[in-house]
Amino acid sequence: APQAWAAKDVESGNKRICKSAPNTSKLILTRQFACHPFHFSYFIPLLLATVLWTSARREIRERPGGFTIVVVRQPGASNRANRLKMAMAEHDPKEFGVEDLVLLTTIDTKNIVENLKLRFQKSRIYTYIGEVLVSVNPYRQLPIYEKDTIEKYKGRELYERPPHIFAIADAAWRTCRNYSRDTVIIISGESGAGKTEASKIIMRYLAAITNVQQQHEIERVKNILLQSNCILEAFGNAKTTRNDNSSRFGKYMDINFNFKGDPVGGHISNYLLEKSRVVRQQQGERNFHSFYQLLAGCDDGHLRQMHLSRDPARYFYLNQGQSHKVDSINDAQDFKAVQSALRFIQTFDQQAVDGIWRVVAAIVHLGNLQFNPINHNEESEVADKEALRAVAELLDVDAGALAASLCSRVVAARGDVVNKQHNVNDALFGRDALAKSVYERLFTWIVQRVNDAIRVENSARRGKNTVIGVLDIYGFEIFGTNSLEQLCINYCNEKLQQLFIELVLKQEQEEYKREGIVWQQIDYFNNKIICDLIEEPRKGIIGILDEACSTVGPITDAVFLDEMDKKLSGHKHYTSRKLATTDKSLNFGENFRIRHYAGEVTYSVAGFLDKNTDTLFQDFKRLLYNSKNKLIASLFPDGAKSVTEVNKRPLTAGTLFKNSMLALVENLASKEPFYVRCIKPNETKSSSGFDVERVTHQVSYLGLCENVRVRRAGFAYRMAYPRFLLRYKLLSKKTWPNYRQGSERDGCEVILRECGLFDDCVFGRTKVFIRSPQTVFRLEELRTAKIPDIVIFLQKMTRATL
Ligand code: AD9
Ligand code: MG
Repeated sequence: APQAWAAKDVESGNKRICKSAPNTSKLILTRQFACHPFHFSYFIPLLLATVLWTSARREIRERPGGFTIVVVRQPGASNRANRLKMAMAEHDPKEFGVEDLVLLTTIDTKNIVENLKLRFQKSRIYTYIGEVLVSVNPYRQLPIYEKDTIEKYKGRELYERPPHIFAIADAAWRTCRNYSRDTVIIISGESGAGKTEASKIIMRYLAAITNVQQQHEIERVKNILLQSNCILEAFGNAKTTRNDNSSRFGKYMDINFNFKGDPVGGHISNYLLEKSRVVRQQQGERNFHSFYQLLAGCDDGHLRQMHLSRDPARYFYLNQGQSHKVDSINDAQDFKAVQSALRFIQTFDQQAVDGIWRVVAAIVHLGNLQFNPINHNEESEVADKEALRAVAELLDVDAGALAASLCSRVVAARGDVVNKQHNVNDALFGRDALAKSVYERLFTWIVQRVNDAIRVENSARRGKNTVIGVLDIYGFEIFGTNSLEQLCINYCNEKLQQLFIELVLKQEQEEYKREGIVWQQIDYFNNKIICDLIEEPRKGIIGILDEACSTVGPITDAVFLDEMDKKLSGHKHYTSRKLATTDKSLNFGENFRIRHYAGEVTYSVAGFLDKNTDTLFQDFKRLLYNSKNKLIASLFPDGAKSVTEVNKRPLTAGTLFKNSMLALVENLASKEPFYVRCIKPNETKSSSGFDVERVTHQVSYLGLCENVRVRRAGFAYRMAYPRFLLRYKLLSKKTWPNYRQGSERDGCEVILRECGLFDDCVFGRTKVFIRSPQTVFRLEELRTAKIPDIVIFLQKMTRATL
């Protein structure tokens, strides 16, 4: 039965609690039914809506465990019956599917997929599972991100409006501002599912709702945060066969907010750029956007100065994928946007901006450098002197010294240094290593400059300062040929899935067990076993790879594969060419296969050792350290050392990545998480295609079904008894100022009974569990309303004491 009516005046925003349904105009009524969808009272809101307020415009929203009716009275509304019909139809589950998957009558993958399909076809791409947002990539621009929609979501609770990514952003922001808790929005999903777009929408929303007082400094920070996107995408994204704008680096961004909830700064962490793309691209793919942007957008004069032509087909590093023109991308326009963003961020002065593009141009020329064999191919020389001169000029180094570094290197041998000449293959290897390293360091340098511009000032740090983190990484991917980069990317996705399991599925269930709450265990696939397969010290793939890399003497990728076969032969998720001789698809090249949580991936072991050791000869480092260009010199501080000084083996690429993942997960786990689970509806980037099989696969491996089950039976909030009592004891005369009649648990029960919220709670060993978030909001509302009384009470007490 109804307990009370929460009403909100549309104009003043004042809230009040009424015992009966208010009958004035311009009131928004919210009534929350905490009832099970199968219970007869499920239909009460519908009845009430029809019987009580036929003159009103109403919206009825389903939410976990019940309904919310929002009614706005409109006196004199004409054609009432029609309005009512329309408002009801807006939320008709038959027509649009349920807004929260928890409300599905039967929970299984098939029903979840059908519901998502129905909503996708009606342009409703967002659906909740409690507070987790499921987002299906619409592959078209929808009119759902405009100013009026922002206004609709501002300051609203999740359940008050239809599912939307704005609601998640708003919830994270309110948690930050109102409870001073650090939050993080974790966006996951496979390549092309819409993670990067989601992260940009979140940032735009946060920018739109903050800084109402238009403070100059905050506006500056906001603009840098927004503008940094196009710069990082230019240098860190590329066209792949799976996504025209695929992130080839992992990005975690912290946005710092002051006590008013305005952004005062931030920090971007970048993870492992897929730098092999600088020198190699598979069919149908491109190098990073920045290269094509430079050729398409730079003016003729500057292009000539850099000795470049506009045609990417002429450059080996840009033409291998044979797809440099992409319909969905306008490189010339994007170049202009990047230029203006770079200029806007003051930490890039004109010299730096020119320097960046000169480095990009140098890499383009470097790719065209070929070598002639000399001395029976024991040695080599640069074949194309013109390209050599162009690279030297752009990197501001001596052409002779550059040629020497490309064709030979200095090695330390028993305390002596000798010059070792390169054959053509070694020279090409060195050339590619140089190109990759310069680009990677340039990228990290750009990220650091952006960070310098948004660094939280000391004064702001001293005040109350909370953080919203936004994580947008490269999604799970399978290509024709998969290498160490894909292994890292897919491992990263495994780690995030593991975190999701830990936070959403495992901990939740373990706590119910610990607290003695009646609970039906829900089974799910725990991918920890795959994380271990990759990361376990010494025994995991990265460990075995490191061991192979540190072995003295000639060791090949094939030997590394043998080692893996020996150590991992019994593992359920590992197999290889040798171990599975009957598996035809593995009977070529040096392959191994991992059964990831999101699918099987065959990795080609070729190049693993080189990529893991990631060597750049010291000669190159020293050469660039001595460049007359300050930017280039600053990219290679390690070039100051001579070859005899650098005998310590640096950490391998695999281990560095593993360590950065462990740190990332620790960081994410320390914050209050909000999840956005992105789904790719089809493989053809079509705005209408919904490939049931592909979506079913994603729904399964993302664990959405298990998520719904845990959530359906789950509890949104929990609080230890002492904490609950302390916070809400002012709500009952029996518990205020102190409760002495029984235990803290009893005290909590008294409060909940008096507030009429008892039915929505379950009592565990040490905590009270609250089923729906609305109950907590109600408690908070009641508490806020009581505070003036308490102030008076305390004043009286003080006077009495005095
Ligand atoms: V990857 O792991 O970086 O390869 P993402 O980041 O998951 O991948 P992305 O956000 O880049 O995918 O989305 C791919 C494309 O889908 C975009 O370029 C858009 O064209 C399209 N997309 C994604 N989300 C939306 C959206 N909310 N509205 C319109 C969208 N288009
Ligand atoms: Mg992306």
